[in-house]
Amino acid sequence: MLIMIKKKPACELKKKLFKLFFFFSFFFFFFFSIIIPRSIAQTWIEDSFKDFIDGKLDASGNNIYVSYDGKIRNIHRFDYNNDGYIDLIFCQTHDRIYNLPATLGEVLPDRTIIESNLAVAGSLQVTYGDLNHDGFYDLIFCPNNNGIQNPRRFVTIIYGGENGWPASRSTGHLPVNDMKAVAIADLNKDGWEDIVTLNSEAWTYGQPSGNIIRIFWGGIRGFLNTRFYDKGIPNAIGITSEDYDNDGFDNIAILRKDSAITFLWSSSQEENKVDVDIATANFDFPDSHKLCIASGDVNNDGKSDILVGTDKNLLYLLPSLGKRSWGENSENQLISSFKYLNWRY
Ligand SMILES: [Ca+2]
Ligand SMILES: [Ca+2]
Ligand SMILES: [Ca+2]
Ligand SMILES: [Ca+2]
Repeated sequence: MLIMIKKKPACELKKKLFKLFFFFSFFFFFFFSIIIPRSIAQTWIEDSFKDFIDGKLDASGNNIYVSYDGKIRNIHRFDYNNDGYIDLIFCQTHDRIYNLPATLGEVLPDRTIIESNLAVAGSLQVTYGDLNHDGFYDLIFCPNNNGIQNPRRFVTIIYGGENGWPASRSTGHLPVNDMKAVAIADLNKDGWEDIVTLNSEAWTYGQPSGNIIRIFWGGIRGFLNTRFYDKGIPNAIGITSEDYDNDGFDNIAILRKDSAITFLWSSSQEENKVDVDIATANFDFPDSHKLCIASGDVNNDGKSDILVGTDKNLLYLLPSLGKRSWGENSENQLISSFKYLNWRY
């Protein structure tokens, strides 16, 4: 028997090896350059309606959704603290029926009145002053308690300018807790107004007892959420501020629900610091659930006086004599120095 073995030519073997080499090269190139990178990192580029309507959703469109009003919105899922885990942000989507914006009313020379809304979501009180020394009044709002979230809120400041108080100059980064009233005063006499807030009792470790009077120090760079001074005053329900003793330092008068007024007499001139002498005087306010306090030179003698309003058709006047004394006599006879007037409102 004759067995014939047909040998493959050497050139044909080389061709097959070359094909195998080419195939594996192409496979490794495709796997490492296209498949692996796509499985590790995703690039989401669907950031406009034009991108959306082309029907090709990158990353299967899992970072976007279309809201009820037809707008494309991003689902915020990012790693904010760089710990490798995606974090979630839940934005406030409740209706804002109780958070009405403040209304600005302007009266023009021809007696027409213009009303517009200011960019503050709910407020209990507003005061004003030129916080940044640019010649325009700035507005400082006491936030309301919307009852949806916890009582921790922020003071809103809207800086004024030639075009009024637009939303673009609204800031809210000063933390407060169940805040009830706001006042401004240059307590340390550095030329910059400080923001005085009346809050709940202590809400963080280390705060004093009583309602927290939190003072945010003003300065050439504005206000910082960490630059404040806390003072605890029991039963505080209202605050007002003026320089009652005419020494150049603004002072704070704190109305209390136990028929007393506590005065914070400031007396040092240091950056972001003040020495405070506390003095409390008792008064015989009527049994009222609604008391308020304000300051002004009522009797036009150049000294700032204090007014206490009630819901009993009475308005209390505490006339200042300067030098931390009141009425016709000394500070020890405050009750007799009070005069109350019939007051209808
Ligand atoms: Ca200003
Ligand atoms: Ca100041
Ligand atoms: Ca003073
Ligand atoms: Ca006066």
